[in-house]
Amino acid sequence: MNNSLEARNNLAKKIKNGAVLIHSGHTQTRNNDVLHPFRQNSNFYYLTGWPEPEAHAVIIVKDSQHELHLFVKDRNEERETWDGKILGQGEAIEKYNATKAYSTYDYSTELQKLLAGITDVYCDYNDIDFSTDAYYLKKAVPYDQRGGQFSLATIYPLSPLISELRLIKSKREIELLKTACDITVLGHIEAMKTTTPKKYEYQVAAEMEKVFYDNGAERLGYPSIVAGGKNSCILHYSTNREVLNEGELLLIDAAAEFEMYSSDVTRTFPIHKKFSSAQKDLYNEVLKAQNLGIDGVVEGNTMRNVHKDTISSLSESMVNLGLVPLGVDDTISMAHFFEFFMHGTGHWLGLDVHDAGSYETDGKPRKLKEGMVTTIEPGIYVRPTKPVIEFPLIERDPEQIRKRRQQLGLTKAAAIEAEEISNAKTIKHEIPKELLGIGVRIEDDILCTTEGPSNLTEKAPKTIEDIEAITS
Ligand SMILES: [Mn+2]
Repeated sequence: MNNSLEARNNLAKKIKNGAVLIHSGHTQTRNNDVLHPFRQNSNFYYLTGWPEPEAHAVIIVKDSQHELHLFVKDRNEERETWDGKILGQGEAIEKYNATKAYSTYDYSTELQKLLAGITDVYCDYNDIDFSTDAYYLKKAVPYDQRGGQFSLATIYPLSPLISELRLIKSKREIELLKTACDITVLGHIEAMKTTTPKKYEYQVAAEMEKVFYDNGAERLGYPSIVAGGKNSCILHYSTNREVLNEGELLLIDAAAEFEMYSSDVTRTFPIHKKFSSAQKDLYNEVLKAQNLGIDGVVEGNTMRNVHKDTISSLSESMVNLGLVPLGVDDTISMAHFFEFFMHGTGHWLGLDVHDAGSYETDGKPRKLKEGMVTTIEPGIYVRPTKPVIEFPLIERDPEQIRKRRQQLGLTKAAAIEAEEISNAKTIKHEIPKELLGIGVRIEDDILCTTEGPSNLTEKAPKTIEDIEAITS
């Protein structure tokens, strides 16, 4: 069964009765008459499989059975001469299992007919086309108003439903993710093989991305981060314009997208031959935390726990490396680790590199289950611009910070946090010189199974020994 049909079956089981309105992405202008390459909206793709822009879908669900009404661009020989093939209503029915297909221009008129008598309507409030829907739904009230103009419909948010579905990957989705991961691994190995001093970051990106495309990737999962030396300390570095220097490390966070599913891999390796002893020390600490994190991807555990364990492990490492002034407990409770590890340990992975799905359910951390896929990506970044750091001596309980942010909103809470920190006493600490400018992140994609964690990207070398076997 194809993915979208299975997804609609699952959605219909949840909704039982009602209508789902969902819209495709739109083409975006890059400059003048040049468009950005189009990529379908992930939720729309998930439920319909339809690859083209300017489309709408109405999924009618009755007693958990569903009908797909697809509104798509009309075929047009003149247009197709310029822009390529348009699939049209014929293919919508034949290849995409639409019950009925219409011209995209008929959406608003047909929508009213399709919704007649339906009381539960599911919409994505964030979608730009929701305003069109809202125009027709504004007379939807969940009680008997006056006369025939008003429907008895109630409007529900669609995204939580789809997010829950997308969180658990089907067999077919896992196959696609595995292919994306395999291709990504090949690209990373190519980068390790071809990186030499004096090359530019973009040249390494080109060698790697060629392997992605050669192996069937349609596009990148996200812009490649190819960060030499100190650039590795910039988390979303992606200009990739600088030259690689002998003796420094290269951090590459890059992945292929295959049939809309993205991998997400980071490797850090020496630009020439071998790690220095300082680089090796720092690298092995991150690797230790990463292996620990991977081991934590088991049913019943939570990503909150995995993150906590990662922080403990990295904090101990920071103490041992001389990066922080106090012991492990204080490094954690005063969040001194945050100076060097300032992001999460992982995120869901699927159609989107930061995939759909909440990390909490009913206010509690979500338990990992078979079929969930997450990244595990600890790092330590020692910024070259901060050879001496003044660490504030103040307890920072993440639970309290989280609660306060929820109560006061981020802006207000952040201002109070900044105030508290600036009022606190500080301790001055000198960072070991040999570590300045080193940034290491190691990232793999982990499928949670009943038998434990399954590392989909384990073939990308990551022990010092395995990496140096390629780079030397
Ligand atoms: Mn990631």
